[in-house]
Amino acid sequence: MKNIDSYTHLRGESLFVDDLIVRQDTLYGLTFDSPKAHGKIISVDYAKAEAVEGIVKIFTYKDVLGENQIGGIIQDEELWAEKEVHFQGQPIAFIVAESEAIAKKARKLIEIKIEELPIITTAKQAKEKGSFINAPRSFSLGNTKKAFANCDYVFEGETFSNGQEHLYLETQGCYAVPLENGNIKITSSTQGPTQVQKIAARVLGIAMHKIELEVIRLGGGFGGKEDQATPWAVMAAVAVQHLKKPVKYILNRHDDLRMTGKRHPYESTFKIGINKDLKITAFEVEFLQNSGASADLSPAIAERTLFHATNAYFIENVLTKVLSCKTNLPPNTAFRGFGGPQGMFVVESAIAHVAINMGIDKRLIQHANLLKENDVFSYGQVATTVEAQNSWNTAIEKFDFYKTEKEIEKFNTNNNLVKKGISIMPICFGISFTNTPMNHARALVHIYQDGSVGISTGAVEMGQSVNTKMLQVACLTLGIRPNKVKLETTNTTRVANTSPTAASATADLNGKAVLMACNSLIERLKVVASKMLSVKVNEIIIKDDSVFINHEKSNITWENLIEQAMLERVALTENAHYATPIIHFDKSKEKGHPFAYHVYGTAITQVTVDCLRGTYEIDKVQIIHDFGKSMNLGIDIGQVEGALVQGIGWMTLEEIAYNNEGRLLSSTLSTYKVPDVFSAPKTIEVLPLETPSTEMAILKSKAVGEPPLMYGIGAYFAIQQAVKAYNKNYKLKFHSPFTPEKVLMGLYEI
Ligand code: MTE
Ligand code: LUZ
Ligand code: MOS
Repeated sequence: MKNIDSYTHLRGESLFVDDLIVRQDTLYGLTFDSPKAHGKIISVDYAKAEAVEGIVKIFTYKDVLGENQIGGIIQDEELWAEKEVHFQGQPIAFIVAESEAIAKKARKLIEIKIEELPIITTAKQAKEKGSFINAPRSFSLGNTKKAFANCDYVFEGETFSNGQEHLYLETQGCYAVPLENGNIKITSSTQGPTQVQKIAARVLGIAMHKIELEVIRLGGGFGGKEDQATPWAVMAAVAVQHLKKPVKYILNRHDDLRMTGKRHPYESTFKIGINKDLKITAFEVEFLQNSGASADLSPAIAERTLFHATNAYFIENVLTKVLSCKTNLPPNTAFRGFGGPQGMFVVESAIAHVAINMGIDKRLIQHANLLKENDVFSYGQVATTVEAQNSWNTAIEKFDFYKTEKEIEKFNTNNNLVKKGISIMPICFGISFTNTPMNHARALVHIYQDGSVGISTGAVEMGQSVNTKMLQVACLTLGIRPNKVKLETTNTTRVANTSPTAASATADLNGKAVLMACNSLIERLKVVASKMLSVKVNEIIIKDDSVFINHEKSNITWENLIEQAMLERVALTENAHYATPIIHFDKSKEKGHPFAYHVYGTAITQVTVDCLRGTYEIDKVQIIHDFGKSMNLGIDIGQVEGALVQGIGWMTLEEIAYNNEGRLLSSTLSTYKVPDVFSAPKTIEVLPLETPSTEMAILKSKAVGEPPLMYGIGAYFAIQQAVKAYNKNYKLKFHSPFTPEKVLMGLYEI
């Protein structure tokens, strides 16, 4: 089935927040944010700004009737700064005016005095100063100390991976409208409608039921709207509470880039022990996460880094530790992979470091340590239905790896100024929110009396096509055609207490709820049909818009059946709740079974480096991916391709830069390079792996949203190999992104 949004997307008819027709009395918001990264607010003078014609009111923390607090996991983040500022771009006030242009004009007239305090911009500086978000976390398996003492080789090294801007096409935004009795309806571009509702209620000092959150769809989120769509919606809601007029606030790109957090940069140190037979026996890492000025989702992201610190490998003795370092940058946040990619980059770097020092091929070490059935992860979960070796071997075979490797060797012997490189990147990603209580979802299904169906879930459509998948589940379960089913917007009055659309688990969680609701309806309808046809209930099958008796089509259509159900006063609405079974995790022991299942795959990446310029091209990425039994291969391959290119961008091009004053230097698209069609691989091949899959996945179709991003890590190591092929003196560095500047330095390093 095609993505059900493709028709309206292509025609420009799909609706986003900014497309809503606004009420005539709508006002417009704009944030006044801190020009300094750290300091005490001495004074803010709004007089000149307030005097601008068309300014309605400038809101500050003084206007908050509830709590001036938007922190989720840890309550350490003010909506509007009160006495101190902690990053450049931190909201201080909210200007509400008759137009955006007027608000902009007024913003320039606000005068602020700040007494500056010392600024921390890197995780290392934060660690030295003891500046942390929370207590460190640590996972351990076996005994690394003993293992290091007993193994043939021990190596140590350090790595850095930079942040990444989400660059969703649709910037953050919302539209808040007053209803009667102090109720407020907020339409927001958020991945977490319930989170926005909850925080808005807290800040406004009113009950959650007074706030209705509506999400039409997102023009991309990628994690950037899991937590960070909240402040803007809450600001607009505060303004509505006071002014009793609608307030619209869509961030312009420049404000969005400056004020929102990104993927976390990580600085890490590793120690790895290996035997002559290439078995890695011990692995220790200390991850320094640059969390930014407040917690946001950092503790959960740090945790996922630990979960994925050994990627698709089994290592008997592991000791990992993560420190969430508090710095004077915008709070960093969820980004596709949620700390997992940062973890995997370190273990891949460690293996590359070992390989070069032992003088053997990296892939031999990778292969010798791939996970097998019943291996145990450092967090205690036993690996079952493991596809690490299967996907690796299939990739080697299907893509004729050895032949390609030989060709590349030959190419490199015959060419002096152009070198090629190749890498293999296996992935293993756990599916479920690592925080067990978040793994639940609901669906509300209405069958209308004409036989058409409307479905609401907690899932937010953000381009990943979750709505199409929900529709497929409903059609399959109800036995009707897609044109009878409509996916409704995501709204907290229809489906409440939702977890955010995140962790790649949305289709699983909400899909299972849709399945359960539709099954209940079908049970009831079968009874109606059996009476209509005077046969036993278990002889009834509903499919192809008709009622069948043991595969024999009757003359009763779906519409006839619904009409009769109405006459018999049978409920045609069903609500279902799904909570992932089996999973659990004990944080006091750091052990458990946190994931419903894992997703596996292997990517082979080929690159060509221009050794005069330092530029490179990604020639080809070939992927064997574990989709389980994909319910929609078109959509799923789209997710793999998109995530891959996003991962390659993170690893090779996208260079977030802050100066020592905490100012974002890469604040425009002329200074922040994202992958375009030219930097994307010239060829991408994605083949599904044949697997038995798991019942924990919706229709056995495994989650696909985040895992393939980590294939992009392969590009780093393929480029590294090409650089090394040109310059034998190049000392391997693990400092991403591997920009052309760094490649050039590497090529001519002595
Ligand atoms: N695909 C598109 N087109 N746009 C997005 O914003 N977000 C990604 C992924 N794929 C995203 C996307 C992220 S970060 C996640 S967690 C998943 O989609 C969320 O959706 P799912 O749980 O339905 O896979
Ligand atoms: N969000 C979250 C996530 O809150 N918990 C998670 O485990 C997670 N994993 C991936 C992406 N977002
Ligand atoms: Mo995705 S980082 O879970 O929004």
